[in-house]
Amino acid sequence: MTNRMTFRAGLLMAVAVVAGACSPGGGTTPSTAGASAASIAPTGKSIKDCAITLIPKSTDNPYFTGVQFGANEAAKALGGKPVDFVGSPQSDVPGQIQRVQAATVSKVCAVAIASLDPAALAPALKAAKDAGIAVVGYDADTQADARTVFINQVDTTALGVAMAQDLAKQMNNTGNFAILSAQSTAANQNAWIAAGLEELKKPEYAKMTLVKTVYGDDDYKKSYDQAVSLMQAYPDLAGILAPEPAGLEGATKARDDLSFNPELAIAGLGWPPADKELLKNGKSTGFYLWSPNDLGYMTYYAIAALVEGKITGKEGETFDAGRLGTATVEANNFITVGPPVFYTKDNVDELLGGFKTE
Ligand code: RAM
Repeated sequence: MTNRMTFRAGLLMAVAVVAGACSPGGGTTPSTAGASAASIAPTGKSIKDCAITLIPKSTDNPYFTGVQFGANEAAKALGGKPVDFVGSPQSDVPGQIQRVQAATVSKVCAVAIASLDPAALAPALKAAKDAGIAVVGYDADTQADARTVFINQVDTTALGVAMAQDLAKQMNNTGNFAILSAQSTAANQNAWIAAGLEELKKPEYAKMTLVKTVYGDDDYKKSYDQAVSLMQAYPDLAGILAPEPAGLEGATKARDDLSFNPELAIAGLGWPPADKELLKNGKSTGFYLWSPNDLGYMTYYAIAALVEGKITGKEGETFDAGRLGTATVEANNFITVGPPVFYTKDNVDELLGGFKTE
């Protein structure tokens, strides 16, 4: 089964269970009207000559190594060079800004960034754009005017609603819950949380109450400490929504270590290569994610389409995304990779192929 098909199967499951040297602007100005690929004039530039900087939220996070792997798989398929994967081990906003500035000085073709803080990154990204560099957001969006497209790993509303529904199901729609997220400024987690809370406004969830939202910055130790503090502050806590794997792992460990209510519901995102153990030993009934390899692969193909002038980033444009098929630029210049996948003890092993890191 291809990863694309895996995503589609995953959607069914989810539903069932709930430019410098090669500036993209360096050639004939592409048409912005009509958005059909045929109406866009190629730049005459080739992705093969391009240096591409890929900036993660942090380099110690295997999720981003998985994105890098997928991008390099696409680079190989298109005859390009491996991406330059540069970042700090942990969340570091000034570090991201410096890396965007360094890439701009180096006149790379493209910068792709999972932004830790949209407002803080915007000036450096706009300067990169002004220098003719293709600026692409992926995973965590930045300000819309500071990038050309955003590669959205997963449908935002679908994921937010699915995580909220899983939390509610585990809590029997009743009790106090907390949210243990990544960075307070992360656009991806914040969008998923907003979609989930919107879902929880429905009457059937009237007996569920959000008591607190805390942040673990994708750091396991910090997430664990936050989970411990929540359990100490709210002895009657019935659920934790963790829209990122370090939070889900930290909350699960804290629940055990504190001998907290074993019925405490923990829902959200997990990292299948490691968290499959939580599924198999029954500490997690299931969690969501998607293939980071596909996210990196789509990001590289979108960069190639921009650099070569096959798209300009306008809604309705389409481009070839290799093994992921034909991709379409959606509203807000989003390019969505696929639906969320719900991982359980029964499917996790067969879906591990989308998580290669080396
Ligand atoms: C963490 C990061 C990333 C998010 C994944 C699911 O690795 O916060 O942005 O997309 O979780």
